[in-house]
Amino acid sequence: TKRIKTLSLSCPIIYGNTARLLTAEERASPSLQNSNHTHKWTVFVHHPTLDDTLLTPYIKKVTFKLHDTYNNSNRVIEQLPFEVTETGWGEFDIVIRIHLCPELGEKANLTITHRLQLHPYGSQVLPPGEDKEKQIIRSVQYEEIVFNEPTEVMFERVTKR
Ligand code: SLL
Repeated sequence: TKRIKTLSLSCPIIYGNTARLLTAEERASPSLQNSNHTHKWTVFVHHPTLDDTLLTPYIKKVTFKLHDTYNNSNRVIEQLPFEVTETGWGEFDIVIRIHLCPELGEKANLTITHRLQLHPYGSQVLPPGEDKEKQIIRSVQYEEIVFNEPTEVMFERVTKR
């Protein structure tokens, strides 16, 4: 495969999680009433603009390795959006593996560890009297996947859209 020596391409992403407390109705629902779950959360990989189709030329699938307390803890997401929504009670490290499209000629997959955040801290802590039930926690990071000396195949794929 021919590579373009003078070029570098970068694919920006954001990754992380949102979380909120379960509502009283959710806690009373058949699937949750016998659990000690307190929160609903989503872990994700998105394009910073939230137009995730911009990720399609680069990313084939994303796997999220959850805590072993979860059933089927290695979640494989092969379609947009690259995200997993779950309920639970505890914070833990999620290993996010970004599998690049094989045609790009890049061997390495990208591995990121994200600490699931359920509880507010610092400036996120609400003043007394404010409604904690409605608060949405966000823990989000920005990252760029950089491709030095991209293959011609990749250059065409990224520019011809
Ligand atoms: C802790 N080290 O002890 C962490 C582990 C695991 C959280 C947190 C699973 C719920 C379920 C869940 O919330 N696990 O499978 O029912 O805080």
